[in-house]
Amino acid sequence: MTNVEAATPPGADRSPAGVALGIVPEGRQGGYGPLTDRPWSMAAPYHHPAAGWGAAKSVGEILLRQRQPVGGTKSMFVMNHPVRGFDCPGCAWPDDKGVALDICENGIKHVTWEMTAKRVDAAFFAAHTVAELAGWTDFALEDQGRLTEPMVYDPETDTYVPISWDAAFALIGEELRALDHPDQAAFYTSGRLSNEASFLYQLMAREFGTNNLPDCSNMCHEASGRALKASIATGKGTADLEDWESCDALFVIGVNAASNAPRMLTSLAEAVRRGAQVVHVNPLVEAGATRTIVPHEFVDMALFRATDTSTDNLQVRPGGDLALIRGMAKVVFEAAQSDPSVLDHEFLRAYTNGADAYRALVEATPWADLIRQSGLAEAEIRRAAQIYLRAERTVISWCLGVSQHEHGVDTVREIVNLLMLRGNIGRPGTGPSPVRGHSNVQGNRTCGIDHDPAEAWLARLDEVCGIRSPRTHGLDTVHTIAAMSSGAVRVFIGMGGNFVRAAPDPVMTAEGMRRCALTVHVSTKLNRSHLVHGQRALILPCLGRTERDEQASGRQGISSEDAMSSVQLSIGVRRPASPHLRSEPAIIAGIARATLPASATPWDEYVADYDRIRDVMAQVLPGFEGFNELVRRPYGFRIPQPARERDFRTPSGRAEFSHAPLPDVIPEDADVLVLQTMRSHDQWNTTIYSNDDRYRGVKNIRELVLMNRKDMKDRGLAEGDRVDIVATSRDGTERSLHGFRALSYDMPRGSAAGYMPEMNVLIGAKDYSTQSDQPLMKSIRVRIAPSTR
Ligand SMILES: Nc1nc2c(c(=O)[nH]1)N[C@H]1C(S)=C(S)[C@@H](COP(=O)(O)OP(=O)(O)OC[C@H]3O[C@@H](n4cnc5c(=O)[nH]c(N)nc54)[C@H](O)[C@@H]3O)O[C@H]1N2
Ligand SMILES: Nc1nc2c(c(=O)[nH]1)N[C@H]1C(S)=C(S)[C@@H](COP(=O)(O)OP(=O)(O)OC[C@H]3O[C@@H](n4cnc5c(=O)[nH]c(N)nc54)[C@H](O)[C@@H]3O)O[C@H]1N2
Ligand SMILES: [Mo]
Repeated sequence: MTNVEAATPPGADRSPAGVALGIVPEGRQGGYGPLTDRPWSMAAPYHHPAAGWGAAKSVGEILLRQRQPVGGTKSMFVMNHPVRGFDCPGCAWPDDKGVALDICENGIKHVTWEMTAKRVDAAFFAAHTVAELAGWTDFALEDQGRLTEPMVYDPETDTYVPISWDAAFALIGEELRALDHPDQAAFYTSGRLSNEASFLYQLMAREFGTNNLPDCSNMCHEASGRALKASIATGKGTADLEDWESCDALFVIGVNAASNAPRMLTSLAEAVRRGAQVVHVNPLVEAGATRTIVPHEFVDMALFRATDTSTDNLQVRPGGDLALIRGMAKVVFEAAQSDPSVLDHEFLRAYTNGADAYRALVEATPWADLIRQSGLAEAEIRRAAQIYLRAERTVISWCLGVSQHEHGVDTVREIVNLLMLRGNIGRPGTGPSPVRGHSNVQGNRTCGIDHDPAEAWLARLDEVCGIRSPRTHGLDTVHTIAAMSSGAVRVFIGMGGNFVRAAPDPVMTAEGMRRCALTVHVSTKLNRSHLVHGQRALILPCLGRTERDEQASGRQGISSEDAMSSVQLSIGVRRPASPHLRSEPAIIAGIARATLPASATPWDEYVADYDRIRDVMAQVLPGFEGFNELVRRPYGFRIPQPARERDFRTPSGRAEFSHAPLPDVIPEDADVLVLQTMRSHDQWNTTIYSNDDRYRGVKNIRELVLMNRKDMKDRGLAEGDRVDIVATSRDGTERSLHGFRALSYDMPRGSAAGYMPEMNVLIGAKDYSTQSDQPLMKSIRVRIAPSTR
């Protein structure tokens, strides 16, 4: 559908509470993206292959807007370079060793966004009150450019005013020391914090006396970590890029590869080219699930030579993945009756626990239930199972389409169950492979950003660092929100990220922030979380990953871990956006010194030379022995992982089958739809580059809800009609959005989809998984009706 009418303002929930809290910008077309009065449109979904010239054009536009055409292009050539240069601060997809220039459209956008020539300085803050800025869109806030100096909130003028670094640290120290208990503070991390900074950050929090280390991973892959730990005693996938390159079957479940891990398209295309079977499981058939132009192959781009990226697409019902996997297992057990060799008996006997009980459970599950709960036909499930049975080596990968559901943990464990039946773990070309989000979200956890760390880990930290870590469990993201809102947490420190926008229940989150005595954000760009602040508030600007980090001993590098456990050094190359910026390790050390005057930790020495931090990390972190030497090798090193060698360090010493009941994922009331919130092609989480979603055919609009055509018809909705969306939370409370446009899309009946973070208002504080405590961002129960406003 195209150019229905010129834009008129729909907008988010304009509840008085939301407006008063400063979380709702003026409602004009564009959602939280740029304001626009250009007509919106939705064409048929993109019929060109993913990547290619559409991608190149989009990059050009972003480079221009950030006034970066020349410097921007030059910097791309050192990004993801094996020996010098910086690691792409975008997604966590590993670098391809065979590719000289392993970059993608969205990585380029991401880097350019950081390297913008625009600046947010003291004069900017003097000219705009916080109340005024709260009315700006999120796009407009970030689009002002890079933050340049530390700022403190001045309630007299309702503006942020400059403050020296020392005074800022002193203020934080004063507030933290004034707390009755260290657990009244929460230390949030967004997943791009380096390994070195992560290690210092958790050390500071624990030396101070709390495990309150909520992180973005609590909203992202918590379910994957918990499931993999329970099954195979590792929080991470075991497959790496070489396994991707040598498997015969690859299942890609709940991932929008073309937008969120574009460099994965290279692997998908290569897999199809060499004859491997690639099956996408997704309610939507996403662009990267059909054809692509391999991102780095410029000749193909010029010739428009597309490569297939799948051999099959299964449009599962939201949350129906467990039923599909169990159905596949059922077919495997059926086949084993006539040909026992389809099961890897040796592996099952030597390395696993609970296979017989799993077999009994699977055999007792009727096809009718599997069909109904997966939303697939028996023939489709059998087709997928045949691909699995014919493959010698299988990799199964997944992302948020699996993890952000109530049964995320059970589903990931079911994936491991299926892999284990045929020994698809700890063998070349096999393994579970979660697709991580932020570039270093996996490394954050490795380095101790964990609200619930293992005793052995803490004991080692204490021994090496000479501190006494607290043993009580800390707060994760959803529990931090509750604790801020009840007044139990009084100081919030955010190391990156945009907590107010990323979190569920924005009204409650904002109320919690407002109740805090102090909120601190270490950031590169201005965002909503700076405007929804505590009684005292600081914005501390830091160096980005592209920038040179000079300390007493010279130029410093930091390291990060990709989704496949490889750790690499990253060295910034650009002149910092402002001479007043400090590195994240330096900011953490500054806070620590002001908060812990009696600390024996050598904070200043750590900052002077990051090798000193790595020397200590080498003693604390398993697999990091020789860290300083290993990380300087080209492409760094892979962290050793016992499960990859079939050494399963569960309490029983064996990999554990799970035996979860088949979840019922279908709402009782036929009028209720299951809504997922997802990213458009032109955004990075809460950072929105434009209102377009090229691969889904969407232009100039973010306030939309995609629905099945028949579900629209049932509700009397024509293409592009305005609708009201009412979500019912688990606790019975209701939340709503008004004036969104309903658009039909090829997706299962009973499902709906729209963009985060505009739709976060629909998620209640209690709407999180009982298995992972992850907010239910992919299964919101909603009613959709023609708009009454
Ligand atoms: N350019 C760009 N790259 C990014 C990000 C970004 O915002 N922009 N974000 C980064 C981060 S932090 C993360 S965590 C990742 C997120 O990467 P993705 O997981 O790809 O993120 P989403 O956009 O939420 O898309 C979820 C996908 O799961 C599908 N899905 C929804 N429900 C179900 C279900 O029940 N079953 C199945 N099988 N599929 C389902 C959706 O249709 C969609 O294709 O990307 C990272 N990379
Ligand atoms: N409804 C719904 N909500 C979701 C999701 C969903 O699928 N649906 N996904 C969830 C997921 S998977 C995630 S990971 C979270 C993301 O949550 P967050 O990680 O909290 O959010 P981001 O948008 O990635 O953070 C953007 C901000 O990071 C800051 N920044 C950028 N680079 C740097 C840097 O180098 N250092 C520092 N210190 N700051 C920097 C900038 O100021 C920028 O404004 O959102 C979650 N929220
Ligand atoms: Mo994420």
